[in-house]
This record gives sequence, structure tokens and C-alpha cells, in this order.
Amino acid sequence: MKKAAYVAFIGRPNVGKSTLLNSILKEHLCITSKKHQTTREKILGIDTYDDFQFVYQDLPGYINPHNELQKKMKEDVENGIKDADIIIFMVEAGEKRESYSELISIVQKHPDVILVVNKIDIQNIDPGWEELADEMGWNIITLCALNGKRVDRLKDILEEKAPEVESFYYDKDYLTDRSERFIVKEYIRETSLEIYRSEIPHELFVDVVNMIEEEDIIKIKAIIYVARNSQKGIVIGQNGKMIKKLGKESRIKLEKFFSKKIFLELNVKIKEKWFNNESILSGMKKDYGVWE
Ligand SMILES: Nc1nc2c(ncn2[C@@H]2O[C@H](COP(=O)(O)OP(=O)(O)OP(=O)(O)O)[C@@H](O)[C@H]2O)c(=O)[nH]1
Ligand SMILES: [Mg+2]
Repeated sequence: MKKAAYVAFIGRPNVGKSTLLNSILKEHLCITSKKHQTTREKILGIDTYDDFQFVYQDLPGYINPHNELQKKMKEDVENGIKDADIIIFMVEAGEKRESYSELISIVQKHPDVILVVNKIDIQNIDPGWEELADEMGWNIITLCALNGKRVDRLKDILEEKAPEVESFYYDKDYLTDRSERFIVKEYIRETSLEIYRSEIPHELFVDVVNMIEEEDIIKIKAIIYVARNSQKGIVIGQNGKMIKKLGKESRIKLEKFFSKKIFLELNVKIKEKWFNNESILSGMKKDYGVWE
């Protein structure tokens, strides 16, 4: 008999959810960064073995929303909890459980929770996490998502917990439910999180207007949308310095991911307060298309 499970990553921003999923998949599928609110939308990472299939849902960090985009991010988290057979509730080792009380009360309604205590390479574990797991009857595992330490132990626990199924949810070769375009957009956004100061990457989004794959090259044309006129000049930089940097560093990452030469053209446009614009936000949700 086969086993399969939908597994949702739940936690505050920046605790390392996307880093952990990448570590499990051994692929840089989900973007990560030092800044909060890196993940904006649900993305599935699919990991299949002879008798097991795990369908991981990387989700945005749980926050109280201040705009329509953040409302959608919160909805994604709530739906993720509903859809999941198992929840990985992720916290930072050195933090106090008291600062997670709202999230704990939401997560504890789910019947199957694993408490993952992350960043043990740089933080001492607060004793509150052991106590919480004891009180709730949750499995607890401490690990380092960044270097993959003890990630295999987590997979063993998931294997034990996964329900039996007639057949897998996805073809065994699939890595994600998202399209290649989505990955391109996310990689450019990840680079923007690295090179611009905080407010800029949080207030931009990327659209791919054209992506053509030829025998030895993928040609991509993308637009960076900013929310205010004043941000356009910052994204471009003096004499185009910053947009060139964004293009070059994104291209290097994309060439590694696709194992192919990339030509990347970037333009910058303004869409005033796009993060409150319903039609733009629902348009962003279109990037599905299962691939290997
Ligand atoms: N030292 C250390 N850093 C880590 C570890 N796991 C993640 N990080 C870092 O923590 C930061 C946040 O990681 P992400 O994976 O983007 O966090 P996230 O929970 O997905 O964040 P959101 O998408 O904003 O909700 C990145 O700079 C990671 O490199 C870890 O085990 N140890
Ligand atoms: Mg993330």
C-alpha cells in the first residue's frame, strides 16, 4: 500500500519555511531571503519515493494584514491549514512561545502537528518549545534548515504519519504545481530582495510578458512594477546601474536552475498601489502548470 500526505508549512515570516522545503527537495524551488514576507503565494513542492509521496505547501508567513495582498497571504495560510494532512509548525529556537500565542491557537485546532524548531546553528533552544509540544502532544524536532541537519529525521516522522492512499496525487516526476514563468518571476523578486533596501522589494512585483525557449537559449522579457513613481528611479539606479545588476544576478540564478543560457530583458513600470488592486492580485494567481 502506498502512503501520501499534504504537508503545510506554517509559521511567522522569516522562520525558515522556504529554506526547509528547498533542503528537503534539494532544489532551490522556493525563494528565500533575510527580509520578512518573502513568500507571497502558496507553492507546492512534490517529493516522491517508491511507496511515499509528500506534497509540501510552502506558504506565506502568518501576519495581520494591512493591505489586500497581505489579506490574500493570510487566506493562503488558512486554506493551507484546512488542506493539510499534517502541519509543520515552524518556529525559531531562541524565540518565546508567548509571542506565538495567536498562531498556536490556530494551529492547535489541526489534529496532526509537528513542531519544528529551526535555526539551532545560531540560537539556543528556549525550554518553552519542549513544554508546548508536551502539552499539545505534538512531535517536536529541532533542526537546521539551512544546512539540512536532521531534515531526514523529519522525513521519517512524516513517513510514519502519512495516511495510506490508493494512488499518488501527482505523477512521480513532478517537482511543483507552478509554471516556469512563476519561477522566473520569483527568482527576479528574490534578487530584488537582495539588492534593494526593504521598502522597494516589498512594493514591487514582477511580470513575465514573454518567455521563448530555443534550442540553446531561453529568451525572457519581464517587467518590474513598482507602486510609486519615486520608486522607479531607485529600481533603475544611476545610469541604469541597479537594473543591470538585477538583470545580471537574476540571469545567473536562472541559468543554474534551468541549466540553460538565459537572455533576460527587464523594464520598469508603475502600477500605483498595485497591492490593493483586486484584478492585479487575482492575475498573479494564474501561474500554474505542473512540470518536472
Ligand atoms: N542560520 C540559519 N539561518 C536560517 C536557517 N533557516 C533559514 N535561515 C535563514 O532565515 C532567513 C529566512 O528564511 P526563509 O526560508 O526565507 O523564511 P520563511 O519562513 O520562508 O519566510 P517568509 O517567506 O517571509 O514567510 C533566510 O536568510 C535564511 O537563510 C537556519 O537553519 N539557520
Ligand atoms: Mg518563505
